[in-house]
Amino acid sequence: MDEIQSAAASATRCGFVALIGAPNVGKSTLINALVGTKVAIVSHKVQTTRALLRGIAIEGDAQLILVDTPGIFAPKRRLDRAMVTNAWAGAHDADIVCMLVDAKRGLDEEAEAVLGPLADTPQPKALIVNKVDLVDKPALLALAQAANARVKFAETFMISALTGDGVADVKRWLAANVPAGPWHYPEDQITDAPLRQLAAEITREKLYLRLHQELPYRSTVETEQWKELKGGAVRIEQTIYVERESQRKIVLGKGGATIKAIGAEARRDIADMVEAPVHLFLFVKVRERWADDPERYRGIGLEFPKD
Ligand SMILES: Nc1nc2c(ncn2[C@@H]2O[C@H](COP(=O)(O)OP(=O)(O)OP(=O)(O)O)[C@@H](O)[C@H]2O)c(=O)[nH]1
Ligand SMILES: [Mg+2]
Repeated sequence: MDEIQSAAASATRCGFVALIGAPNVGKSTLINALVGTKVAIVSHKVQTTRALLRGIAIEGDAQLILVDTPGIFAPKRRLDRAMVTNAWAGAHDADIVCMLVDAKRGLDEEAEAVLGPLADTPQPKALIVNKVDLVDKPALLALAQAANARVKFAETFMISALTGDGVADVKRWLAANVPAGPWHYPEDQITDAPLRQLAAEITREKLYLRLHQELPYRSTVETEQWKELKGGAVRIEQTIYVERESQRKIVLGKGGATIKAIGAEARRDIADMVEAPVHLFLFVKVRERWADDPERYRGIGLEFPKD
């Protein structure tokens, strides 16, 4: 009996789809477009995503577990190495790998650094040329041909994750190509990340949007406390770690103006996410070597590179 039921269940499909590419090509934007809700943070800065985050989407009988990955670049610091290792691990564990390329940047050095190792990964692969809203159509064809000459892609898509152009085609193709099998998550679940982590990511997004130059890369955010209050509101305490007192001053801003603005923006988005009023308390702490502290890596969801 059980077997008959599981045979019926395999009318469904379910699989892991990793989105990989250079930093800033629009991986997180595409995850959000495919899920239909914002689950991954996005910014105009490179290296926004730090660790794997799964967004979950349904298309017909298929459940797509979309794995957002950190951008792949030449790593320098320990944190960079952990992020790049994490991105490739996401690709290796997936049923399908999608490589995103920025239509405007084309096959630059960073895209080449992804194409090389990708040629050796055994899974079915798709090429997704993103940001087509920024370029003229003829240029796209040459780009797609050059990439296909390097790696055997099963399919090529031209999309704009920002406007949604072409996203439905990607979703349909993924649904048809993930393996048959039962769904891994309940139908209404859109991510597997815990709320505490998503809330920390939202605050980190506001840091990326507000702070300039190196500062976002020198900081990390952790949710320390999450308390549901009587009456339905949530009280959240988060710590922003920076490396220097001078950085702490910049995050606080004149008379606390910057941290106040970051807190207000984060609070609004976190409240939208939990659908409840939120009291958000942000603390800024100096931890000179947080980027060499295994504890912080656990918070981010990264493996700590030993050297
Ligand atoms: N014009 C245009 N901009 C886009 C498109 N997709 C993404 N962007 C923008 O590109 C920037 C980077 O987007 P992300 O989704 O954060 O890129 P990412 O690949 O996840 O970046 P990392 O996490 O840093 O590797 C943001 O400013 C997006 O709004 C698109 O189709 N068209
Ligand atoms: Mg990202």
